[in-house]
Amino acid sequence: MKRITNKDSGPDRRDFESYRITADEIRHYREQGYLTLDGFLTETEMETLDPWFDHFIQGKQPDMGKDFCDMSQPYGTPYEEFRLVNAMLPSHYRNELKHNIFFRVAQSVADQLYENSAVMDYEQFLAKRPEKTAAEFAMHQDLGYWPKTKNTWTATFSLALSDSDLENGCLQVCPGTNKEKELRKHVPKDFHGQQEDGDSSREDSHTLVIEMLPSDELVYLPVKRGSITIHDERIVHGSGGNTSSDWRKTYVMAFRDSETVREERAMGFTHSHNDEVNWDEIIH
Ligand SMILES: O=C(O)CCC(=O)C(=O)O
Repeated sequence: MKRITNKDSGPDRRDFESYRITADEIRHYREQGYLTLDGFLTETEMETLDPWFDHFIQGKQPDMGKDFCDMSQPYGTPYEEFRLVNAMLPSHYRNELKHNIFFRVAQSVADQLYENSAVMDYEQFLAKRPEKTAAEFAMHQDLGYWPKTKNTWTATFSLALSDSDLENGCLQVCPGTNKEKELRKHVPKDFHGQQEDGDSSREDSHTLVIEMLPSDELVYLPVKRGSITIHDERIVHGSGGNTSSDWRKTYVMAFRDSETVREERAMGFTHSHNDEVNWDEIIH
């Protein structure tokens, strides 16, 4: 299995709160559907995010409803049994996180990828408990989770708060699947052992899953703390369980076209798991 890194990138790409990317990287992102960038935030900047991440992942933020959940198990699973801990929309719940340093530097890259009409749509904190082989993020395409919009462009940034590698379940992608004409069929993940259409719904769990094809080539994207991956809305991706003795910690932040975000909000869709939307009407 290949592990792909981008050795040309690094902290020297930073100029104040902007991170410069190259024309080759933009081309690679458009063709392959992903990118990795090293040295995105400094250690000092990372340390401003750590306490907030821990606050949410330890379940200390009250009244989050389904926005605090396990992405590998049904809603209602007790916290002590969480494996893939998920806290949606942290800056919605805590103003202190609005316009944080990750957002500001990521916006500079989103602008280079998408010529200045990219706005932040949603964010989430994700953490895999140590030694949880079942802390898998099921393979999917992000667009499979979202309502239909005219423009689908998305750049999802994943900032590693811990080193992320094969052992602790780093992001894995199938390069080039972003070019497939049709979105693959997504079905709710069945937590009773099988994945069957309609067997479990998005009311029970938020997790969707696709079937992999024999032609899918999977590559791993290991990144060091302070580095990022970026993926688009169509690439097939997910992540494996955590076999290591440490947490894998990731801060995910997605940018979309400003008009797309307006369209989503008009449908009542904010990426909160507490949204009350009729999925049969709005899904792809
Ligand atoms: O980082 C992971 O484990 C998966 C995250 C993911 O699938 C996503 O952000 O779309």
